[in-house]
Amino acid sequence: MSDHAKSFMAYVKSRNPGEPEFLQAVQEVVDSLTLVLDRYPEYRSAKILERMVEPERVIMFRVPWVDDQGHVHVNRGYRIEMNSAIGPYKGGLRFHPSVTLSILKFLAFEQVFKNSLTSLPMGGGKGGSDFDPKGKSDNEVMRFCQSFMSELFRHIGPDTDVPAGDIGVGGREIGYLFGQYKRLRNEFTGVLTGKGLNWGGSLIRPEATGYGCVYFAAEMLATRGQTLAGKTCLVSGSGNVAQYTVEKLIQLGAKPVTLSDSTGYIYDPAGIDRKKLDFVMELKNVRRGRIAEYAEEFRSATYTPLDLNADANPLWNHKADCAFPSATQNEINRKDAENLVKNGITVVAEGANMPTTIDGVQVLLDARILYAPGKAANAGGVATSGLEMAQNSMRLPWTREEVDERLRLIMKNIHKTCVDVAERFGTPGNYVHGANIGGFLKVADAMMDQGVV
Ligand code: NDP
Ligand code: 2IT
Repeated sequence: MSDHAKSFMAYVKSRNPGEPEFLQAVQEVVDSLTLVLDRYPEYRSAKILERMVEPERVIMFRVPWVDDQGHVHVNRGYRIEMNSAIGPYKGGLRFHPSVTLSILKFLAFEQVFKNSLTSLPMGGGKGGSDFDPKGKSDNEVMRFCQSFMSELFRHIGPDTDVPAGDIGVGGREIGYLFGQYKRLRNEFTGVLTGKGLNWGGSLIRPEATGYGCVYFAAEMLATRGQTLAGKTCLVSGSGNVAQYTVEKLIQLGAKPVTLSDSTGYIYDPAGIDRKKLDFVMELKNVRRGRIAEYAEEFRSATYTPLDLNADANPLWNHKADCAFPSATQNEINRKDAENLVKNGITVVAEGANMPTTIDGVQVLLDARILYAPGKAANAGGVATSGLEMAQNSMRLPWTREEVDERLRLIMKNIHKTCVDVAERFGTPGNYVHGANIGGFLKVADAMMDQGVV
């Protein structure tokens, strides 16, 4: 790390104590941005980076709700409005007991760069709550969402801040949130994305993050004259992103062999095919059960419970060509990255946000494999949210084919931006620098144009 980068990180640390995930996300970007700031000192004197690590606004609020037994619960709600230089704040909501200010600030910070890479006019934001939807009835989830929106509604709007889903927030939650927003504002607008198809949603939005991540992996492989056909793939998670990653991999002739959830993972060397994926979708989206059931249903698979004390995750220690981490942050540590490389991995495309630790990333970069950071590889989700916003503004829905084609093109362009920018800054093939610098430049230039705000 350069002296500039070291003193900048010391400054960020001193201002954000107790926020390890946020500091990790900033650190990862600062390493790349040193290349830009050294070449263009005007960004340094305008304190662009100092401004980018300071959210424009942080909203925190009480979310009280009543369970089915009549007991009162109190959760905490957040919305981080990080940067609006190139468009309204845009980014998902996460409902998970692990949610903290640090996690949402890291996600909002990443979102600024990701949204810029999509080339659509979207600023960056993120929000959520430490509410745990697991084991709650639909009515409890509805009451929670209504209480959450009863405060959030004053801060968002179709031209101000447009939330969407993330971990623990899918179609059901977006429905309850939208209903409450509409009731409070007496307005039917595109204030959220990921809406139902009958009420302003876009075709392909549910599929977009997983599909986009696979399109990105295919673009990377094409630079080495290869395709996904016949490739064995490790996928983690079994939620929205993992499911549609597996769906697209199957369509392209690849063989996904793993899935996981917060209790463990399954390894199915025979491959997860369409029928097995249908089982997973019903298990996870309708019955909201555990992935362990997969191994009871399909004899070709084994189930391994998650061991939080282990120094490595065995999911990443199978022989495979490609890996698609699609569960959560920091799920690939240095040892896991070493195992992937040892087993001959050629592609790692991050469906999740920041799934690889900083030293894990270094292992993948040193091995010169095709490694795509989340802010590039998983940008298809928010890009298609941008397409949903466009359709809402036009009041005209596009066909499935049209949205999918636009998504494909956007992923191709993000890939090209990463490759071109990495080359321009003297680090060819480094998608981390490509994504960080590519995302930074558009936002930084907009901030320069708009003065000190
Ligand atoms: P879902 O809630 O649909 O699925 C999350 C999956 O990850 C579940 O299988 C869940 O297991 C597992 N998981 C969650 N937290 C943990 C944890 N702490 N340890 C182990 N497993 C965990 O979320 P998504 O699929 O939408 O999100 C997955 C990742 O993709 C996240 O990093 C998210 O930020 C990112 N992402 C999502 C986008 C989207 O459009 N949805 C867009 C871009 C990125 P369990 O079932 O046990 O909870
Ligand atoms: O991390 C992400 O990009 C998302 N959760 C999707 C955000 C969005 O606004 O669609």
